[in-house]
Amino acid sequence: MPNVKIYKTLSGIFIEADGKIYKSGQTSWDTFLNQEDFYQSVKTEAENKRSIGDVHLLDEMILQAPIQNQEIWAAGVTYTRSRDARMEESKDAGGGSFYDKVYAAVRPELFFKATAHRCVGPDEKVRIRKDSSWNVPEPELVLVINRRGHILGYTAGNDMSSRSIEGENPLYLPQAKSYDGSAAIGPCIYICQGPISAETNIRMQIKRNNELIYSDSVQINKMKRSHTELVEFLFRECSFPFGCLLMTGTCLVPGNDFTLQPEDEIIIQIDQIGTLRNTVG
Ligand code: DO4
Ligand code: MG
Repeated sequence: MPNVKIYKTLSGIFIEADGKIYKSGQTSWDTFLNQEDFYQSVKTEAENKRSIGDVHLLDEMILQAPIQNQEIWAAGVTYTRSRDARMEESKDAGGGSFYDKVYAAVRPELFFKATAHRCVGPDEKVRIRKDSSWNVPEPELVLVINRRGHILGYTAGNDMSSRSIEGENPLYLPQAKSYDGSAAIGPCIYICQGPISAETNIRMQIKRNNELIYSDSVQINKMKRSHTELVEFLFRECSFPFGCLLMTGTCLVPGNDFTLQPEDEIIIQIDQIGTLRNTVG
């Protein structure tokens, strides 16, 4: 099967294959993701249907976050940069060594992030908490997993985080991570046969008043853990009747003097997947 992208839009589910767009006969995202033979069904749709046009059609569509009843979970401290930043921010609270330990431990850090209700899609507004003074975006590769625990594909995600709240006490992590508008995902699900390339780049740019104030990138091969290891732990004692999404952790953390402001533009690009752009509301 060629590399394929799936888009959830206001007017249905669309498949991009070889630069052409096909409309899926499926109308429910939950059913679409959990079809018995997902790859074969997508392939058959792209082979047997007439294309409705080329990729430029997507410019006219309103893309939605690729989620319906899936839960979004997140892995933490999967890169040294995240470990070091967290140790630094929580050292006064005595929480520093927790991050070092979880980085090295067999059991990964996995936390519940959001449902569709707390998540936004491309070009929508992410939020910073009113009771937080230090806020950052976290650009992350996101695994799209069906109810049987199989990784179907990948999307881009932003794990918006309050560093002041998680730095005050690691037990405040759920409040630092999960609130309305705290997650962004999209623009599509990228499907490839086998795992995504280890050389995949994640890039993030932040613009304020149209001026670039942050830009950095990383390859996912810097990650300490494997995707299958994270999924195995997540599915150990949790079932997901509709499947789930799993953010795989950040390696890009702006310097300690950086905090997001309303109207900042966050641009996350991941090779093959595309661009997830959001502004801070
Ligand atoms: O342990 C706190 C959260 C870590 C996280 O979100 C990340 O490493 O991406
Ligand atoms: Mg994160």
